[in-house]
Amino acid sequence: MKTVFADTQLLHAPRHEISDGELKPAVEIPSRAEFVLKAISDRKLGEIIAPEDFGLAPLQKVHDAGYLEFLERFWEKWQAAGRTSEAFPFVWPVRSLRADPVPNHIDGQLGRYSMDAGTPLGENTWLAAKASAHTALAAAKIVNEGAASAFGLCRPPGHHAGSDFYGGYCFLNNAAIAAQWLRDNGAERVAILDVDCHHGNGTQSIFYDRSDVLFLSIHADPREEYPYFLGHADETGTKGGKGYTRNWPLALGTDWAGYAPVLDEACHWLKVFNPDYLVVSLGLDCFENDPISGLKFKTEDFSKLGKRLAQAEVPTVFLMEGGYAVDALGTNCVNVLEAFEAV
Ligand code: Q9C
Ligand code: ZN
Repeated sequence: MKTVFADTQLLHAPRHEISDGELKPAVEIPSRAEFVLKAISDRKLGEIIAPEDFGLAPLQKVHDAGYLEFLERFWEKWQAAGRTSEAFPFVWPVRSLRADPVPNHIDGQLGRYSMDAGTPLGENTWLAAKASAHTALAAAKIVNEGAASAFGLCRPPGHHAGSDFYGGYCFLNNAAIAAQWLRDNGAERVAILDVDCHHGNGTQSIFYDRSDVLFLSIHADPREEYPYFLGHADETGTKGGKGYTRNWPLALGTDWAGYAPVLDEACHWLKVFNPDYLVVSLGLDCFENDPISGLKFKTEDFSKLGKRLAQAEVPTVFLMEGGYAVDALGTNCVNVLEAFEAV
């Protein structure tokens, strides 16, 4: 299986995040990608290639123009305001406040275009996020050209980012951008299966009223786990998209034995939908030793996941999402990909 990765993705190197009432060391860090790259070459998964430049058009099909401009201009405005460190928002247009007009002040813009204060935005975030999206697009293109699968080593991740907001370490929704690009390049139906431990709220919201992109997500119950405000079982789509979103919130502590039947159910709906392509939002944070997540996969369970996904027999684009147990990240990730290819 080919892997796509751009060195530019390493330039987003956050120092801290706001967590547990403290400024703690950031967990979505460049070494995540480096550990995965090392496992890919150690285990000879296949060639690692850099993405071509897809420009902004495929990003603009998914994201709000004002939001993209905010990301692109952020650092220049932040510096003009005399700020030198990475940024965190601290005020949001929640119920009874107005999201529009978009404020002129950079602190107002940070709140308008974000969902949490746990996602540091820095000098090179835009460049790295854009490269991560181009990595997703290049992986989609490989599969669109006939390969059975490809892996986009996306980092920063994407599935929490909505059309006009960032959060959960995500800035551009790589899976949504790839799925939309596949739709625009010949596919009639694209399915997204999100197996990150956290609900893919951004991806769900982008496609919630559409029937051409199926969104399936298995994740820790949002009553107990980030992102807290989306991902319940009764969210199934709206308008023409009714029935084209499905969520399986799981109890904290769910292991492979509890997960496997739910994955079978998701694969059933995948089969019913009969997509041209499958995009897997591949979070590795269901791992039992992940520092921030509540599910209990063992290392060998990631191989079982890869094997089950291969049985769907759909050309598949894997895009990395979360996973923060850095020393095990490469092994767990390649376990999925290698088992997928072995079927
Ligand atoms: N005390 C992804 O996996 N909150 N994002 C962590 C820890 C944010 C995870 C708080 C979790 C976001 C892509
Ligand atoms: Zn996650």
